[in-house]
Amino acid sequence: MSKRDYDFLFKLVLIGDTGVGKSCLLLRFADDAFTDSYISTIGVDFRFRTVKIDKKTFKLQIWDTAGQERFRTITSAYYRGADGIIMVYDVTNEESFEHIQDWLNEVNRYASEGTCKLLVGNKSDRPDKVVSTERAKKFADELGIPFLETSAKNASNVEEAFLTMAQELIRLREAKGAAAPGPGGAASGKSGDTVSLSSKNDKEGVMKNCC
Ligand SMILES: Nc1nc2c(ncn2[C@@H]2O[C@H](COP(=O)(O)OP(=O)(O)OP(=O)(O)O)[C@@H](O)[C@H]2O)c(=O)[nH]1
Ligand SMILES: [Mg+2]
Repeated sequence: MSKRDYDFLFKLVLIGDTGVGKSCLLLRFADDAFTDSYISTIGVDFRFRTVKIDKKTFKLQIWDTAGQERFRTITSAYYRGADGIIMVYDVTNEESFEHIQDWLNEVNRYASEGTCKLLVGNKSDRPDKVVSTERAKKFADELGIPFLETSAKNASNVEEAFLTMAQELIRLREAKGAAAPGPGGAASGKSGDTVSLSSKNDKEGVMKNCC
C-alpha cells in the first residue's frame, strides 16, 4: 500500500479574462517555462506542484480555467470546493482589470464560504502598462485580499504569488485549529501542527494532468 505523499493538499483555481496569462503562470510555476504562443484553454486543465515548507509537504492542485465566456458555466463548477482562488488580470489591459469585479461576483456566487482570494496583475514585464500598481493595490486593500504583480515571462513574483496563497491557507487552517478539512475537504494534517513559510523548494511531484 502506498503512503500518502503529502501533509496538506490545497486546491487552487486560476480565473480571469481570456489572454491575461493564467496558463502561462501555471506553466511557469509548474515547469519553470514560458511560451509566447497563445493557445487558449478549452474548459479546464490542472497541474500539481509539491512544495516543502519546514519539513512539511504541501501539494498544490492548481486548476487553470478558460477565460472565454463560452466556457463560463463549466468553469464556475470548479470554484466550488476550491481552497483558494487566484483572480488574474493583465496590467496592459484595462478591461481585464475592470472585469475583476465580475469575476469576484462569480466567485462569491459559486465558491464555498471561506475560500481564500488573491489578486494578480500579470505581464508586469511589459512597458505598456495601463493599470497602475496603486490603483490595483487600493482595490485589493478594499476587498481585504493580497495583491501581487507578476510576469510569467520573466518569472517575476510567480513563485511568490502561489506561495502567498499557500501561506494564507496555512494561516487560516491554523486559525481554525488545523484539523478541519478545507472547503474542498482536502486537508489532512494533524491538529495543532505549526507550519511556517521560512523556506520553499522541491519541484518534485509535478505531474501532467490526467483527467
Ligand atoms: N509579455 C508577457 N506575455 C505574457 C505573459 N503571460 C502570458 N503572456 C502571453 O499572453 C498570451 C496569453 O497567455 P495565456 O496564458 O494563454 O492566457 P490565458 O489567461 O490562459 O487565456 P485563456 O486560456 O484563453 O483564458 C500568450 O501569448 C502569452 O505568451 C507575461 O507575463 N508577459
Ligand atoms: Mg489558458
